[in-house]
Amino acid sequence: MFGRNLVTWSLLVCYIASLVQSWSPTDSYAPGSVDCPSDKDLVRIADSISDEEKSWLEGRDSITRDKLSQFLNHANMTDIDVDAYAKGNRSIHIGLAFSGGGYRAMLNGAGQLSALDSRTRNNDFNEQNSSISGLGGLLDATTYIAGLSGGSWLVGSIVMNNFTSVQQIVDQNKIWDLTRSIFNYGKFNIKKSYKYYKGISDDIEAKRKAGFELTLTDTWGRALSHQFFTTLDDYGASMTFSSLQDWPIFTEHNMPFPIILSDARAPNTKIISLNSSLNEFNAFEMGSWDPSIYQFTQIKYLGTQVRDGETNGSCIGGFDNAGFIMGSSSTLFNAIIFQVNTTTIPKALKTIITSILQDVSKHEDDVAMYKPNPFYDTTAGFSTNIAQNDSYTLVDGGEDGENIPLYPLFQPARDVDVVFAFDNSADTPQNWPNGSSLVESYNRQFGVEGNNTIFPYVPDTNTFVNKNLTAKPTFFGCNAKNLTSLARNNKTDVYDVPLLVYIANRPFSYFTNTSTEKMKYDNKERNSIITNGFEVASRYNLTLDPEWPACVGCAIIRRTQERNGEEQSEQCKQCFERYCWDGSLDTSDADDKMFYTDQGTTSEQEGLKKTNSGNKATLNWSLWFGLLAMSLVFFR
Ligand SMILES: *[C@@H]1O[C@H](CO)[C@@H](O)[C@H](O)[C@H]1NC(C)=O
Ligand SMILES: *[C@@H]1O[C@H](CO)[C@@H](O)[C@H](O)[C@H]1NC(C)=O
Ligand SMILES: *[C@@H]1O[C@H](CO)[C@@H](O)[C@H](O)[C@H]1NC(C)=O
Ligand SMILES: *[C@@H]1O[C@H](CO)[C@@H](O)[C@H](O)[C@H]1NC(C)=O
Ligand SMILES: *[C@@H]1O[C@H](CO)[C@@H](O)[C@H](O)[C@H]1NC(C)=O
Ligand SMILES: *[C@@H]1O[C@H](CO)[C@@H](O)[C@H](O)[C@H]1NC(C)=O
Ligand SMILES: *[C@@H]1O[C@H](CO)[C@@H](O)[C@H](O)[C@H]1NC(C)=O
Ligand SMILES: *[C@@H]1O[C@H](CO)[C@@H](O)[C@H](O)[C@H]1NC(C)=O
Ligand SMILES: *[C@@H]1O[C@H](CO)[C@@H](O)[C@H](O)[C@H]1NC(C)=O
Ligand SMILES: *[C@@H]1O[C@H](CO)[C@@H](O)[C@H](O)[C@H]1NC(C)=O
Ligand SMILES: *[C@@H]1O[C@H](CO)[C@@H](O)[C@H](O)[C@H]1NC(C)=O
Ligand SMILES: CC(=O)N[C@H]1CO[C@H](CO)[C@@H](O)[C@@H]1O
Repeated sequence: MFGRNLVTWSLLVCYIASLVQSWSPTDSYAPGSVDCPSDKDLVRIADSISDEEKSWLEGRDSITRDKLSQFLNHANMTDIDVDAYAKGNRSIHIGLAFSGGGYRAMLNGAGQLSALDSRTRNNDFNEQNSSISGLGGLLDATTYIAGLSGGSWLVGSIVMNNFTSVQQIVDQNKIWDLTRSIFNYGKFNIKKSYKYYKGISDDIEAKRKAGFELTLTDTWGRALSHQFFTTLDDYGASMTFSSLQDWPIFTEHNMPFPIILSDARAPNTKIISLNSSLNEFNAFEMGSWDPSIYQFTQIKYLGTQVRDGETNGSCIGGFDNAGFIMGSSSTLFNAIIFQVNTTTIPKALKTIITSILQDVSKHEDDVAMYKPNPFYDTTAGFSTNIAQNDSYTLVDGGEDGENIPLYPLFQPARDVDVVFAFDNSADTPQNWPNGSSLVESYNRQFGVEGNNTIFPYVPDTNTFVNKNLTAKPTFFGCNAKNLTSLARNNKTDVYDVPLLVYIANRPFSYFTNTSTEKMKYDNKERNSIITNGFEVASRYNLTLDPEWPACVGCAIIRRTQERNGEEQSEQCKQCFERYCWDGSLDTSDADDKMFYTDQGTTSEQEGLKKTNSGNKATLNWSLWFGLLAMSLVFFR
């Protein structure tokens, strides 16, 4: 008995020790020296996925094949030999993409994610006496999960908390305490506030002392970490994103492959979707598929001085702090400057805040600084602006108008069959999505960065609203053959283009259109948004369409069927009639004050009431941001 306990304990100790070892070498926010890998070249060309990802995928495939079989079996699909697809020659890859939009996006995304998670109550088809109300089990069958900005807070906090579940977060209440905003973390308790600001100040000061340039994103990432990594003694100051590579939950393939998206922006440039360089962080690498960069570097060694990818024999670790990476995906600061003027805070305070923020912007401190530049003096990408700069600068992943992280999942090298795009953007004046992110992603394929990726046809934003494409889930690219006209140079096989399942934020049981800048949520509101998110992704708990899981199944197996030249079942044909965009347009000016669910119309009045209450929070944001900034100056 004792012996067995001893073994258990020593295993546990080893396990914890192994976790600690893989975190920052300084055991703090400061990067520090580590041994270089045997191969001195840290950079590779982006013509395929990495060997590490390839071999990890094999392990994940062996799990998702069984889980997909289970999911499809329970989806009650008729006339389908489920295992021919789930366990066929080619493993089916499912991708999830969560949009940006601050805490609104994080919380709505959390609800949508929970609808796919069998760990959510009443959502596990294996449980005898519960009647399943969502798409439980789909997450188990998923290969990739991507997040951008607010969506990266969701993905990052789930993944970096040992792939916890939304249900657990809500039940245990250990992380995501949004009752205190990161700008007023101490809740007016002077001692607590001091400790908080001092802690952040010490963390970033350690990085500066280690010789690394700081930007506001360091402060931002450390502040956010106080909400996401609350259970850790140091609030994640020493937790690197790459440490995931050693966690059993990841090495045993018991979670999807995480991807976080930012935009790379050369100094003094503006970006739009047509010319943006998208930068992805994944469990193994950081870099870009786009021709402007077209390279990846090993994320573990960020901060290392390289020339054309080669180290001089001394390497740095600990730069890839998890919170810093989530901060790099969400550098929302630019927007704040313009909000200060619209609030009613005292004039004196306004002046101070405005001057601090303008100062920051002048120095381009609204970026996340990756210096030294991991792609310095490389030639694979066409952007000399990026390759010849000693720093690599990243901004909010949504800054180019593409607010859903879709391109990483549309890379032919990733071989994804279906992508679920959860859009919690604030496109309309009332903070609802109108498909504009998809329009930008569609347009991007024709620009210099398109690189022969194919993105399915989508309509204009008026059609999105007028045709109810935001009111309920809509499938795009239902027929791969329809995409042939988009295949320039025949370089990309149309069957390699995922089918896109678009699911937009809608109000079912709660008005979830809160302002992007709202930084404080009480638990009731937080949980109401999460519940509404579940309802959005589950067709109102399957009440609006009991066949929804089967229709999702039809989308999942579609590309395999097309490859094999198979007819759809009668059920799948009907599903596609219900959910596929039929190619028709209605470009007349959309009434963006109305928003539909297929439960009916919600009145303008009701919507406005809610939106206004959401906007009040903007004031808090500016106020506390100013105080935070001032405190940091003060403590230094
Ligand atoms: C499938 O059908 C069975 C039996 O009718 C039912 O109990 C189950 O809830 C259905 N599953 C879904 C996901 O609709
Ligand atoms: C699987 O591959 C084998 C050999 O390559 C082939 O004979 C078989 O038809 C394939 N099965 C399916 C379902 O594609
Ligand atoms: C299922 O039923 C059993 C016995 O009635 C009960 O003990 C258990 O709590 C139920 N589980 C759920 C999830 O309701
Ligand atoms: C991580 O999650 C797995 C699976 O849920 C669990 O077995 C393991 O104990 C967890 N590890 C830690 C350190 O909490
Ligand atoms: C991207 O395009 C926009 C609009 O055409 C232009 O203003 C901007 O300078 C371009 N940026 C780069 C880096 O080419
Ligand atoms: C390698 O480069 C780093 C950073 O510039 C420098 O500190 C270090 O001394 C160099 N090491 C060698 C062996 O040249
Ligand atoms: C704020 O308002 C003042 C006075 O109206 C103006 O000079 C300033 O440029 C505005 N600041 C911003 C960031 O718009
Ligand atoms: C693409 O392939 C089709 C059929 O193989 C051919 O007819 C067409 O000319 C090709 N297009 C280009 C741009 O090469
Ligand atoms: C839908 O299911 C979720 C998760 O079980 C639950 O929290 C929510 O109350 C349900 N909504 C309705 C309208 O029943
Ligand atoms: C697909 O192609 C067919 C035939 O060219 C066309 O009628 C239809 O509108 C297209 N559908 C979409 C969604 O583009
Ligand atoms: C959109 O949905 C609303 C509410 O269900 C309905 O009144 C309207 O006719 C629908 N519009 C279209 C084009 O289907
Ligand atoms: C499929 C495709 O066209 N890939 C191109 C992407 O960009 C790189 C760099 O410009 C090219 O080498 C690839 O051929």
